[in-house]
Amino acid sequence: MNLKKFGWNEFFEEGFIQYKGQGYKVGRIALEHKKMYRILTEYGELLGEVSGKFRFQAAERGDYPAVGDWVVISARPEEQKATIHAVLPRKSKFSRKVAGQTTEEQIVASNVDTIFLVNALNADFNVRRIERYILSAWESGANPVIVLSKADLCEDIEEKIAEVETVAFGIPILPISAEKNIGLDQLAPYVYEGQTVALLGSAGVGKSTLTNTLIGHQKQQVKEIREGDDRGRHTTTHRELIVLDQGGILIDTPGMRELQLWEADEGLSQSFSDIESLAEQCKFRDCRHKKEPGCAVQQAISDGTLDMDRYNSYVKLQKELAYIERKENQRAALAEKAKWKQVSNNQKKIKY
Ligand SMILES: Nc1nc2c(ncn2[C@@H]2O[C@H](COP(=O)(O)OP(=O)(O)OP(=O)(O)O)[C@@H](O)[C@H]2O)c(=O)[nH]1
Ligand SMILES: [Mg+2]
Ligand SMILES: [Zn+2]
Repeated sequence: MNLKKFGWNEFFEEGFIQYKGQGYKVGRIALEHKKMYRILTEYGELLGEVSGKFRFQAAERGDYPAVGDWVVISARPEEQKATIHAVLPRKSKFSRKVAGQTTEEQIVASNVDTIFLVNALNADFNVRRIERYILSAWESGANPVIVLSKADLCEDIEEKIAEVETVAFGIPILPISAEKNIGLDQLAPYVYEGQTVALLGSAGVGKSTLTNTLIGHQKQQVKEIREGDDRGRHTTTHRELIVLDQGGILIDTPGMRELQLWEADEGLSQSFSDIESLAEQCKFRDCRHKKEPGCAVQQAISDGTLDMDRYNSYVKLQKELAYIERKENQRAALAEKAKWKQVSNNQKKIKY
């Protein structure tokens, strides 16, 4: 059985070496539902749960298997079941901060080679949103490709592409229509055997419609968007990994409500490389690009080489990152405190 069609390669082989010769097998997580996992294996699909030891050792949500992960399993093919013992090192992961009071990492998809950032060419089209998606995509370790969907609804495609180009340096921009079968051949260089492509984007942009078109039948449910604002309804509720007959692996995901960033420092500099290199030319090293003399960033804004909106999103993102970092530190401090409390409790116990 060839695991390559599920995306297996030398990278994962390397991670599996330490488990070899102990009767373990590997599988790839296709779907998660309440800590039960559908796993693609050499025996076909098995239903798996993590072992007791795994659960005991897992500290955070991000330690648990996510869709796209390769896991080490003991398989019980007669029962179509498996026990998960470990998650193999991830090649890439697209995560976001879970909405709520605490900062927790939620992995949307892992071991993704290419991210299709799907944006519809209708009234919901928004370059600033695309800019933020690109940032998270870079940070994931996968390569972003911008898919402009519903091209059949747009009369100024070239104009829209030009707009996207101002925020997407060197990233392919592909206008398509899954419904009218336009431009789909442009996706071929990304979708082939062994390659994993995740579809990300807001609700209703046509991720599942594109998935169905590539599968060749209506597997994923799709639903009409609202009239008026062209927004979607969150039709897809689960992330799901789908292996295409013609080769290639897709991960269809639910539309994102809010795209919260996660440790995006690295992504930030890749995505805003123009602003970062301007900043290096500022007179003062600690220039805050406000009213300092000799500020190259302000200069670029005033002579029109740097778009004000683009600069504003850069500032906004930096603020957001700083906020997340503060929360992270807070959480680390609390964990540290709890640990010391435990230690001193243990010492008390020893004393008496
Ligand atoms: N005109 C046109 N409509 C499309 C196209 N692709 C998708 N749609 C329509 O857009 C609506 C939403 O499509 P979905 O595929 O459900 O969108 P989604 O991104 O999967 O949405 P969520 O699962 O909610 O995140 C449906 O009514 C589709 O028929 C297209 O290429 N052209
Ligand atoms: Mg969908
Ligand atoms: Zn400056």
